[in-house]
Amino acid sequence: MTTRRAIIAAGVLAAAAAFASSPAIAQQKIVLKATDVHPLGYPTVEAVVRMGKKLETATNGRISIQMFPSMQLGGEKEMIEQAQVGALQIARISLGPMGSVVPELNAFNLPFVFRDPDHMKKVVLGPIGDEMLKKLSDHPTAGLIGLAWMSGGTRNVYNSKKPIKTMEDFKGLKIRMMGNPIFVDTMNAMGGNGVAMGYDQLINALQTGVVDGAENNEPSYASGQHYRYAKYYSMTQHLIIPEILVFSKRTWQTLSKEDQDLIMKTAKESQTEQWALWAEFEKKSIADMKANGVEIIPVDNTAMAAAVKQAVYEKHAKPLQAFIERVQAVK
Ligand code: GTR
Repeated sequence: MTTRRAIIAAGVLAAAAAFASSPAIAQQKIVLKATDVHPLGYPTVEAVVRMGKKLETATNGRISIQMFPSMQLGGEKEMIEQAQVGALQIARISLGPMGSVVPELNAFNLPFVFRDPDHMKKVVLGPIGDEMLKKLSDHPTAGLIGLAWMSGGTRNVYNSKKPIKTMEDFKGLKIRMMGNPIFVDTMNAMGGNGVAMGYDQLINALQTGVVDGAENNEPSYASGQHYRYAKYYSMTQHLIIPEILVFSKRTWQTLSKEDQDLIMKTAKESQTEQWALWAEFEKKSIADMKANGVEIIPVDNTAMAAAVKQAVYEKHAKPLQAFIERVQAVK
C-alpha cells in the first residue's frame, strides 16, 4: 500500500468511527477536518477557520473544524480523493482540478471566459453559480457537496528567465499549469510549453529548474515566495478561476439536517468574509512582491486572448457552449 493510500485508509477508519450514525452517539463531538494548500492567515484559510469558530459557538462546542493548512494533507488532487472517501470533510480547492470530477464545472475554468474578477463574482454568487454547486452536489459519483465559492483573483505568468510581454517571449519556456488539460492547452496556445503539476510540487520544480515558471494570482505567488526563484511577473490575466469549498458527501450523509443547514449557513458566511479578506490581501501581496524586487511587467494580452480562444475553445468549449453564453450574458 502506498503511503498516500495508507493515509487515506487510516483516515477512512477514523472518519467511520467519528461519524458512526447511532443515535446514542448523535450528540458526540464532531470534529470536521478541513484542509487548504495555503498557510494560516491566507484569506481562504482564515475564512474557514472563522467558520469553525462560528460552528463551535452555535453548537456549544459540539461541532468544530480542525484546519490542516499548507498542504499538510497533500495537494489538491489528494484533497479531493480524501474528501470523497470521508478521510477529511472540508477541502478548499481551486475549481481547476475539479474539471475531471464534474466536466460542466469547466465552463468556469476556460481562459478569458470572465471579463474581470467582478464579472466572475457576479456569475458564481448568482443563479449560475448556485446551479453549478447543485450540479456538483447532485452528481452521482463525484462524492462531494458544493458549499461555497471564493475569490481566486486573476492569474498571471511568472518566470525565472526574462520579462514576458508577447507570445514570442514564451518560446521554449516550460510553465507549470494546474492539472487540467484546458490549462496546458492554454499555455501551449499562448506560446509556451505547459507542464501539468500539483501545487505541492511546484516550489521544488521552480527551485531545481524543472520548470522555468508558473502562473498564479499575486497572493499565491507572494505567500508561496515563488519570487525567490522567478522574479518576472507578467500581467497576462489569462485565467480568472473561482475557488470552491467542498464537503465530503460520505460524511454529509451521516449528519442531521440541522447540522447540514448550519454548516451550509456558516460556509456561505465564510464566502462573504473571504471575498472581503481577499481584496486586502491582494494589495498586501503586491506590496510584498515589490519589496522583494519582483519586476511586474504590463502586458497587452490581445493576441494571446485571440490565440487561446481559437485553440482552447475549439477543443474544450463546445459541450459547454450553453453555459458560456449564459456566463457572458451576465453584465
Ligand atoms: C491558487 C489556488 C490554489 C491552487 C493553486 C494552484 O491560486 O488558491 O487552490 O489551485 O492556485 O495553482 O494549484
